[in-house]
Amino acid sequence: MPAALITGITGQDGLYLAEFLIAKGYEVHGLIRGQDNPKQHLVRSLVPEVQLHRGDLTDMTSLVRALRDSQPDEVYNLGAVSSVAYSWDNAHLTTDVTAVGVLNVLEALRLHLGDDPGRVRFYQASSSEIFGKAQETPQTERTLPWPRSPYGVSKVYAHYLTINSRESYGMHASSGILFNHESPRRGLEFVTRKISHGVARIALGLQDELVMGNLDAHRDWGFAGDYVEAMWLQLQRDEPDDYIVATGETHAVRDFVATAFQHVGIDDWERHVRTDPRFTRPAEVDHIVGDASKARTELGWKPRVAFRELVAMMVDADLAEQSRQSGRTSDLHTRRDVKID
Ligand code: NDP
Ligand code: GDR
Repeated sequence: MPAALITGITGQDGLYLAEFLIAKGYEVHGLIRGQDNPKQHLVRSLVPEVQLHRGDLTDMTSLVRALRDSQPDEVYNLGAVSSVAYSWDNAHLTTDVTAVGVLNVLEALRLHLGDDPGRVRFYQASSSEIFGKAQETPQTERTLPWPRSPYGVSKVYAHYLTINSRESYGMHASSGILFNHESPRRGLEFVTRKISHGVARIALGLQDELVMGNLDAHRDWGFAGDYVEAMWLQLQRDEPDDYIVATGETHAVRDFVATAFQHVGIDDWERHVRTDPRFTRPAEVDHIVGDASKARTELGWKPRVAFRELVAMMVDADLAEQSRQSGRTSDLHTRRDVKID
């Protein structure tokens, strides 16, 4: 039975990846931080098979210990301070976790591996935020980075450190350059979940308006469940390499808002939406879209959930949850085909 260690087990991707690997017959270990992390209960209820190990990406000794205790064949480094918006006000913390944390994992792993550096396969969750003000569209594995936030800068460091580990030490280290991927498990601090949650509450009469930042930014949004499969496929390759993971379609935040409202039967959505500079950023990533042809050809990966299905899945999950919590139901909710240009 192969064993995997996942950092970021309590996050959106960590949970989907743990479920995916357990279904494949893996023994799954997860790194959990803090003295009494409340999210351990979520992990234990959703994926009770996972063995948790205390540790923190900023504490290299804890990583050495987690590797020793879990003896993994594969390590998936998903842990990070992952909110771009938060990273401007918390640049040091972001750098410590999202950049130097990756150095800590790679160094701990290098010590663990001794003179057999390719024995354990390492995956780094790299990000389309490395492209930022991209100079070409769509972005490929060869597009040069131009990050626009402390988070993006940290991910550039981590990305090249991962490449450097295989080139310098012969480690089996790969990066997946992940474009935005979402799900009902997405944190409320991210735009898609903020929208699905807000729209569900408006449909149920629990809230009147949605206060947003920049509605014109474009993102290439996929479903997180599809993206964890690409992570695993990458580590099944004998040669480590980096892959773009994306849908190849881009939509404005405004399209996501309109589609979500239309899904609950509200066409005049502008009436419920206000923008506030509080939610705009010091520097924006205006438009990104990934070219995942290398992943399609070499890994046989393709996304399964399309944009409209993703929006519907998220809104429906929030409707169910809000309805359960409040006891209210929506008479507006009428499914229909929504056309987005
Ligand atoms: P989440 O924000 O949902 O999860 C982040 C995880 O990192 C949590 O489990 C969190 O633990 C953990 N973490 C935070 N700080 C530390 C620390 N100091 N030590 C150990 N663990 C820590 O992110 P996602 O699941 O969405 O993303 C997974 C990875 O993929 C991240 O690296 C992210 O940057 C990257 N990525 C994500 C994309 C997306 O669209 N989702 C796209 C591109 C890249 P805790 O619960 O204790 O806070
Ligand atoms: P992003 O995701 O920064 O792309 O990072 P986020 O959902 O936070 O923002 C996407 C776009 O929406 C615009 N926006 C708003 N964003 C938030 N959070 N809240 C708002 O109210 C709002 N209004 C408009 C933003 O300006 C932005 O343009 C995500 C994270 O998961 C990273 O970890 C990951 O690396 C990248 O995706 C790829």
